[in-house]
Amino acid sequence: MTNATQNIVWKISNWDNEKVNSLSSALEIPPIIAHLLINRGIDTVSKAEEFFKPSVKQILSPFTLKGVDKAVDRIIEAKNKDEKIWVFGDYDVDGIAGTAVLTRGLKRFGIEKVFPYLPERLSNGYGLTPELVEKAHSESVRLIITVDNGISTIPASLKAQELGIDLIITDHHIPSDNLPVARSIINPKLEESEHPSANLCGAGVAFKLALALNGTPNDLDLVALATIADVMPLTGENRTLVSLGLRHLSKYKRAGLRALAELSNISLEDMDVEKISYGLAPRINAAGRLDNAFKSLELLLCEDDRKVLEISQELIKANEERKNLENEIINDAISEIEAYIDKDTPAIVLTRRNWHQGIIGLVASRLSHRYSVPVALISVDERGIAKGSIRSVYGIDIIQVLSKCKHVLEQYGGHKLAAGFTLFEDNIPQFIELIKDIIAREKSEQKESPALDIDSVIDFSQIDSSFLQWLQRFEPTGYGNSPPLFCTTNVEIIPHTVQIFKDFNIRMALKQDGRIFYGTGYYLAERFFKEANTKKIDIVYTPKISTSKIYGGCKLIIKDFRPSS
Ligand SMILES: [Mn+2]
Repeated sequence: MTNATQNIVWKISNWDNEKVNSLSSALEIPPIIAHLLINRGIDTVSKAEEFFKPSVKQILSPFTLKGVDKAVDRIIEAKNKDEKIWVFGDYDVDGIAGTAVLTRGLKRFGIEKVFPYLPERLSNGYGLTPELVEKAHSESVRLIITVDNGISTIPASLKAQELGIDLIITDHHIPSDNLPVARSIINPKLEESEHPSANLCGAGVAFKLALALNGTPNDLDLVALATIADVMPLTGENRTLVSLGLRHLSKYKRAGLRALAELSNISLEDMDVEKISYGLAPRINAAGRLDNAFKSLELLLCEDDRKVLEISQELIKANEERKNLENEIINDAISEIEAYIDKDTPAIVLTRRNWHQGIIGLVASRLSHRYSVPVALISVDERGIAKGSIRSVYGIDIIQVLSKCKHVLEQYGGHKLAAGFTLFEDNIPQFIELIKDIIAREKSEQKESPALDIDSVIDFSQIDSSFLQWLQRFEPTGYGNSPPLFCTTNVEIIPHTVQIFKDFNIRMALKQDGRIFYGTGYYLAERFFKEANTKKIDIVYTPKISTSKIYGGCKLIIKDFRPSS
């Protein structure tokens, strides 16, 4: 199999003169900015004002989520009876940050006996199990509140009922038909899909419960961290939370995050989505992948400057180790794919004994980008239990696909683009055949080929500092709130400036319309050398303000290119 060249259609959005002119004059903004807003469904003055000025007032009352009132009642009861509470989270950034948010929220509410608990990926696995409920029972816990997990934890919920432990589930994973037995279940996925809070991450849900208890919003930096790390859509309430949270982080600099950023050479000034997703989040995740996530939780909760530096050092080391393991697995996977896998395969599924379970999701994600098909990596342990991580591509809802394979699976869960599953080793061949069939069928039924939605065609001369500052106001951008995307044609590549960095990425100086900018293309190096062997190219990109000296104030983040015709 060779690296797929994606045939992505460049779709340039229509310019609606009437709408653009009326919004542009009502808001006194340049027409092109009005056009960008309209493309994002922000077509009225009030929506635009809300978009440009995220504020605490935009955070919806937590009581609009089902179950919050009952959960608050049960927590008040726990406070009055001085009961012991477990906050049971997860080992990824969302689960860790959410656990920190709720633990702090409960303490602020005046509850003393709050104990955060994170499962260990390798020994406990994901989620609350009957064994862990027994452990809680042996420690005289009377109430367990889950964070970022629990919606599918039926056996554990029955065990809790049997042992007289009450359960409050807070989660954001997609519920199946059967729900666990609980005092209260708070899950935005149980609301109407138009609910402004429908896309909260696990920490976002924990935040809502803490807000319901205390009446004032707190720990928004942690909610932002989790929302970005969990790749939730940055629209509606999520965008507000992330925007406020990033600002909060830059201003107040929580001890643990300050230490981690400092040792990682990340400035907490002007925090943005990238600094979280490529800088802080992987390091906070590293502990839970390799060992025990509790270290990262401690980092978020601890206020002792020396202690947080110590933990940060450990996390940075764990992250280096994670990278090495990831590279080992990716090289192993690529050599199998290139040698044995048919280039028209609808999906790639690879199986190994004892691949590190904390790493296979990362590798699946990189491979799905590289080959443009869904990729599953399965690791089988000594007992013949196989755990898989699958990452999908645009247009293939992987949870739907897995639900059609559920008769060969023991467990599965996740989101449209990323999921995990468990099955018995003996069922793997059947699973592989089945999943490839289903994905092939879905692909053949797909009417539209993947497209890049481009906001507008512009010339380099249009990119000035005022334009860049307007674009800045579309931040935080990311999944669900795409950064403004432009196309410029007949761009000259300045020879001798082309540079590969970090193996896969490319940087070069580009000239058009008398102006020169530096462009950066992530994961584009290989394709670039194969396909950009012309003097001029057309590019799709986002211009960004850059404080780095190399870029002279602005850099272009290149998403796609093709030789000019
Ligand atoms: Mn989550």
